Order: sequence, then structure tokens, then C-alpha cells
Amino acid sequence: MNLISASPRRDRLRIAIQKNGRLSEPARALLGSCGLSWRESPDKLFCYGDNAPVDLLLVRDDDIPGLIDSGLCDLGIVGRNVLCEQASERESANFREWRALGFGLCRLALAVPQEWDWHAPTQLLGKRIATSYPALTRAWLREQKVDAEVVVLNGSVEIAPRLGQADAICDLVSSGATLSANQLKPVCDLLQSEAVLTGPVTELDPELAETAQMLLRRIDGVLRIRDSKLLMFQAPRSAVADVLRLLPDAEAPTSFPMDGGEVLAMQALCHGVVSWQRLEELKRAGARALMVLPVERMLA
Ligand code: PRT
Ligand code: ZN
Repeated sequence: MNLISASPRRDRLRIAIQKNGRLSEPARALLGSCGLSWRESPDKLFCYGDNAPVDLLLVRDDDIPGLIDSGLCDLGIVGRNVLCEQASERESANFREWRALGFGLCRLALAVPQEWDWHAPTQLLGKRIATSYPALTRAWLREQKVDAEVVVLNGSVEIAPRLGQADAICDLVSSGATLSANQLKPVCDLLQSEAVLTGPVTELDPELAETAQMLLRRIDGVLRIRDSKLLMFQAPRSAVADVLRLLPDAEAPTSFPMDGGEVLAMQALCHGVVSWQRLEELKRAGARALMVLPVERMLA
């Protein structure tokens, strides 16, 4: 049986994620937090979902947009950089970003040798720019109305200027350490990137759409509570306004009266960091019996 055929219509959702690389573990962890689990296959390329009709395909990240485009997979987790590069390579693409996932953060940046006195993109006129993102680089150069040569490399882009292959580079940057180690400096950001959930532009088959909606609701729940805490406390009615002002990015505080109504027991979902310092400020404002609890699951 061919497990990864595109047709006839399937009734199990197929998600493509990176097999080995920076996004593979966080992508699996996210899907695991959504309550999904899989049986690994011997070839470790296809994992059969054993508690929901959701299977995993483990592939190279560059293959993910094409798998969605062709309908072989329904959803994928991939860097926005890969998705945008492949979208700008094609005239039309049946994939788009469904959700930003908040991990794999980086940026696609233009970097030049540290000794360059950088003022403006016009300095790139007639220069060679090495990159693994030729479509995005060319689109940016067109926007800047700069005529420069794009040198396509599939790896080790950052050493291209030292080797004399290029004058500047356009590559992914996260900490900036690789650029510094190669005597380069970032001068312009072309794209802010992170891992995204991708899916088709067109609608999924109804059998799959229902499962995809279930998964999206769970992903939204996981993303909303990722750094959230439930804060519980008591406060005299007279102090409530001051206390609420101090809550870090709180959502829908609820309260109920205690002690004949003079004191309120309250709870609020806080999306910001609830630090010790913040708890001390809340106490000074009149809050008592403060308790910070982790939030495990949430379904809006
Ligand atoms: O084998 P496969 O094709 O699946 O993997 P890959 O080698 O193409 O991708 P991988 O695993 O390296 O990266 C997957 C995704 O992680 C990328 O598409 C980005 O969306 C995201 N990501 C986040 C990064 C980085 N941060 C990153 N820093 N991808 C690559 N880098 C590289 C960058 O190219 C440069 O060489 O790290 C270096 C710079 O890092 P700093 O910290 O020194 O600035
Ligand atoms: Zn890749």
C-alpha cells in the first residue's frame, strides 16, 4: 500500500514536518502539546497517528511547500523564509501561512564586510550577492531598483565574500555570531521569520477540514497559554482598581465576594511574566494570598 499517495480522497490529515533540523523537535513538541501521538515507522519517514486521524510525514524543510501545493500533504510546519522564497519563485502557489508559531525565530538579512561604510542599498549596484534565497533577494533588489548579481549558493554562504565569490551576502541570522565570525555585519532586514503552520490557499476536503479545524483550535490554545499563568489572589474592594492595573497583560479577571463582600477573591489569566517583583508590587497595592499557577490546557 502506498501510504503517501495524493488520491483518491483521504480521510486522515497529513502534516509534513522537518525530519532533522532546527524545527523538527519544536514542531513535534507543539503537536505533542496538542495531544497527538504517533507510531513511528521503520523508515522514520511516515508516522501513523494513533490517537487521532493525523499522520506525520518527515521530510526536508524545502520539500514542505511543494507537498502542500501538490495536495500530498494538508498542513506543514516550516520557516516563513522557506515558504516566502518558494512562493516568490512561483507564479501561483496553493500554500499560504495559516499561523505563526513563535519558534525558530530569525531574519533574512543583507550583510556586508565590516569595513564597508554602509549608507544605502544603491551601494550594491554591480556587486555580487551570495544567497540561498535568490527569489527573495531578487525581489528586494527590484524593489530597491538596484541592479546587482545574485550568486546562488546552497550552503556556507557567509564565507563567500572571503573566498572572493561575492561582495555581500543575504542569509538567515539569529544571534549574529556567524556574521561576526566571518567579519560581516547585517545592514538590512529583508524578512522577519519564524516557524509557521502552512496549509493550502484553497479549502481542504470536508473530511479533512474538520480535523484541521480541531488541530487549529488546539494549536491556538497552546500558543495562547505558552507563557501564561493563572494568578489567584484576594483584595479588598477598595484596592481592586490599583491591583488590576498592575496585572501583567491579564485577560478577563473574574472575582467573587468573601467576608460579607468587603474582600474579593480573584483570578486572572496573565500572558506577561509574573515575576517576584510584580507579586511584591501587587502585595503593596493591597493583594493578599497571591498564588501563581501554571496553565496546562485552554480551549476558548
Ligand atoms: O535538512 P533540511 O533541508 O531540512 O534543513 P536545513 O539545513 O535547510 O534547515 P535548518 O534545520 O538549518 O533550519 C531550519 C529553519 O530554522 C530555517 O529555515 C529557519 O526558518 C530556522 N532558523 C532559525 C534558522 C536559524 N534560526 C539560523 N540561525 N536557520 C538557519 N540558521 C543558520 C543561518 O543560515 C546561519 O548559517 O544559522 C547561522 C546563523 O546563526 P547565528 O546565530 O550565528 O546568527
Ligand atoms: Zn532545507
